[in-house]
Amino acid sequence: METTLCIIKPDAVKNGFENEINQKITASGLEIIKSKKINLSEEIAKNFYNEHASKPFFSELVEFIISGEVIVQVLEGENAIKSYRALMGATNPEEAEEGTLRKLFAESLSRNAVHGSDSQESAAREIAIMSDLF
Ligand code: FUP
Repeated sequence: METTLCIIKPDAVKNGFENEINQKITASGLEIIKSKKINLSEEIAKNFYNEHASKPFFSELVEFIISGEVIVQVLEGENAIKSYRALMGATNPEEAEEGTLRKLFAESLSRNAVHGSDSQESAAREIAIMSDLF
């Protein structure tokens, strides 16, 4: 069994997609073992997105993720990291395959509905950063 960190981002929460997204997550065979609706602090957001600190879109990324409520979740299942990345689809919704969460629910590249850890190292780091929230 593997775990991964999922965030339903402010665009998707504002647009009321929480239940539809979670239905697709569970239908894909993943279990939602932790879930919390919360406003992230700027400090947590900057730490969480630290790997992008030097990118031109970093401040926009941080501002967006703290701009409204998010739902932080831990998902568990066989190959949870890869399996949830496949369900999310490409970072840019214009490039995401039909039926993926980003194709269905994202507004744009920067407002792309969901986050998912991209490796075992990222998953461990991200779950640790969020663990106090649950
Ligand atoms: P992903 O792992 O698919 O979430 O994508 P990345 O780690 O490459 O990017 C993290 C977040 O930065 C994305 F969810 C959206 C945002 N982003 C931008 O806003 N502009 C870009 O050019 C690239 C990414």
